[in-house]
Amino acid sequence: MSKKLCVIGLGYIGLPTAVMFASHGLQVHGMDVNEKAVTMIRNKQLHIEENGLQERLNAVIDSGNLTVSTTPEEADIFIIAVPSPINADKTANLEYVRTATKSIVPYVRKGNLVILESTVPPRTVEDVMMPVLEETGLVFGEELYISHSPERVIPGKVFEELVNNDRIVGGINEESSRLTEELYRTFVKGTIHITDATTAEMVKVIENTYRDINIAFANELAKISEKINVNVWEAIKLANYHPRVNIHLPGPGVGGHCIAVDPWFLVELQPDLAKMIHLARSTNDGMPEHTANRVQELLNKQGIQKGRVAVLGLAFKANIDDMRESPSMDVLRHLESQSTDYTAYDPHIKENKHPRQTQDILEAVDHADMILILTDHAEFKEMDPAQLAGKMRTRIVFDTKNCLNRSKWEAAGFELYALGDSKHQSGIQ
Ligand code: SAJ
Repeated sequence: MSKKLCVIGLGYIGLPTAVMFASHGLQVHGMDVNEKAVTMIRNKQLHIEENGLQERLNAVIDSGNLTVSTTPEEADIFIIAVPSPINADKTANLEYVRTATKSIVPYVRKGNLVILESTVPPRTVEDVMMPVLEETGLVFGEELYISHSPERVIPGKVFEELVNNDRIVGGINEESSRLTEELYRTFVKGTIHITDATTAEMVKVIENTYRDINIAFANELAKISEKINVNVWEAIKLANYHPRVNIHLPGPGVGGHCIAVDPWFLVELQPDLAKMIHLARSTNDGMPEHTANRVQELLNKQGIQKGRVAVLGLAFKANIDDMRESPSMDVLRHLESQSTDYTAYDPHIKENKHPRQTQDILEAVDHADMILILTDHAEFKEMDPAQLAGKMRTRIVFDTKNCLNRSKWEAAGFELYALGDSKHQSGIQ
């Protein structure tokens, strides 16, 4: 395909997508309002962490297939991949989508295709984007094609999932869908499913809502298990051997810019109907406080009143550098309000983003009474407890991700507790 592409938004989704098309021979122009990010990308530096991105970026900048700047350029196809966060009151913030759409209006020509990849509340293409695109004066579906094709890739595995996942394409008419399908066929090996724009919006939002509700169920089971001498991790694992059961895993909360956000879109649209969705959100949002309370309980059990905790893991999930909506931040806030002293450490967050963060794990555990695991980074699973033990004042470890090897840590003299586990001896009885 020899079409020119303009990608608006060079973040976690837009940059890998722009790079992917460019490495398949398309001429791609990427634009972002963040000047610093644009300069970095132009110099082949990454402002985000993603497996395989660096090599691919080097190649497409060198080949000239990817250019970047802070303004859009004329193109055949525009892809919008900007954030769609929620406001403090949990309503959708569609300002970035609106502004990005406005920014391309002067560049859009007859015959162009505009694709929205950002996750949005159902009806956004019709009610928010189309009124803005009316300013082009082009006839929708005949002179200007529009569709929604939500990104559905998981951070850390973006390049693998861009290629292999099925893709949803929802055009405002058949021709919009056909042109969009043709574009993504450039690299998508999964099936491309065609629907309308509003259904495509709904599909994306309900995928993440399904996960949120499932995780809330797991978190509720964890809290129940803490009272009845059950290890929830074992119980869920055994239940999942059933061919029709797929229970997710508990944890210190749900983070990221997707699962903790998208369900609110449905709550906002239909507050009286979205009851279970709302309750699941509240359950998951309550987990950081539950975690901090457990920390207190465990310290008090040892007679420690003003404990010092080494908090390991600030990213919202394993092996990434993304701290957006990370439940760890909430856990820290609750520890602070309980006057618990702590130092935080995360091998993936290379600049200190929190005043009590350190880049040195030995400093984090120095004179600590507890190691609190909030993210299951590979580095944490491989830690040598014997090396850390010598630095600590009290050898307690509280694992909210069930990622540590119990016998290894107990052999080094630690009392190991896990979220949702009151079965093991050192668990709460
Ligand atoms: N989590 C749990 N228990 C689990 C699974 C996850 O507590 O069993 C927590 C994680 O620790 C993390 C949060 O949930 O804090 C979200 O992590 P995630 O890996 O489930 O999801 P995201 O937000 O990184 O990516 C999701 C994906 N959606 C689905 O799997 C349905 C991804 O495919 C989407 O592209 C992305 O949202 C998005 O952009 O919407």
